[in-house]
Amino acid sequence: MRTLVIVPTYDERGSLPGLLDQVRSAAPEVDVLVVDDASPDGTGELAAARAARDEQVHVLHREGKGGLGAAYVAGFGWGLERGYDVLCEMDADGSHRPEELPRLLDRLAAADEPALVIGSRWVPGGRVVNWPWHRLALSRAGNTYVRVALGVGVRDATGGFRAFRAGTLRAVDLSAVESHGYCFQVDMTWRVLRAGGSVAEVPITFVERVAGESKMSRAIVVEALTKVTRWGLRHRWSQLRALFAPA
Ligand SMILES: Nc1nc2c(ncn2[C@@H]2O[C@H](COP(=O)(O)OP(=O)(O)OP(=O)(O)O)[C@@H](O)[C@H]2O)c(=O)[nH]1
Ligand SMILES: [Mg+2]
Repeated sequence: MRTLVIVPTYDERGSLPGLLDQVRSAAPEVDVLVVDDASPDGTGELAAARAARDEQVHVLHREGKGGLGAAYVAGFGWGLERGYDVLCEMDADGSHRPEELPRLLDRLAAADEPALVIGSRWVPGGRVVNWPWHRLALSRAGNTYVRVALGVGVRDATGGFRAFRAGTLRAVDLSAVESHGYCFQVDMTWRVLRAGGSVAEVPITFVERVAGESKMSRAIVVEALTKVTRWGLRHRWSQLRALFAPA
């Protein structure tokens, strides 16, 4: 299985070199693609220098800050064009621990062949380190809302440490994905489920970033809330119509 780990970056100069070292030693067979949105702090140049001396590290430079979702969609396209079998998502800020990557990949390769594996904070064994209570509450409440609104069993639909099969991504219309931030993760989960794919979760320990700045904002939370509500209502409406449709 040829595997690509996609790492979107915006001003992650302090975290990226260590992360690349860790990924390369935890999973030496996987390739890494850094998708940088012209970070003002020079993360893109740093990644390019690294790519020049490690043929398993690649960089995709984009013109400006276009959001996490757009960066991943570009990264997926890059990887699918090059024939990777498995495409992973991972933050550059240290929240996703590279040593847990092999567990995600093992789960994706298991006999029941899940379409998507999510590294989950909210299944037994999952943990969050160094989050203030309001971030914990937001993640808990957000994920409960997703489960109820969409009627899905996934516990951590907003989690961004993931592994997709290439076939799963090909079955999804990536060009139609417009969500940013957390909503992008829910959007992808929902698309995979609607395309008939199964989602598996493996427990992870999520560690709050220690360096650099969070790109999380109120707009990202509002976007997730409104879109999940809209998708949920649309889904319930189509269920109702099916119930009353003439046989
Ligand atoms: N290429 C690109 N990467 C981004 C963009 N926004 C965020 N990222 C990266 O996406 C990853 C996650 O961003 P974070 O700022 O950690 O956002 P978050 O994890 O949702 O929020 P925190 O939990 O507060 O850290 C990091 O590697 C960021 O550098 C963007 O617009 N473009
Ligand atoms: Mg983060």
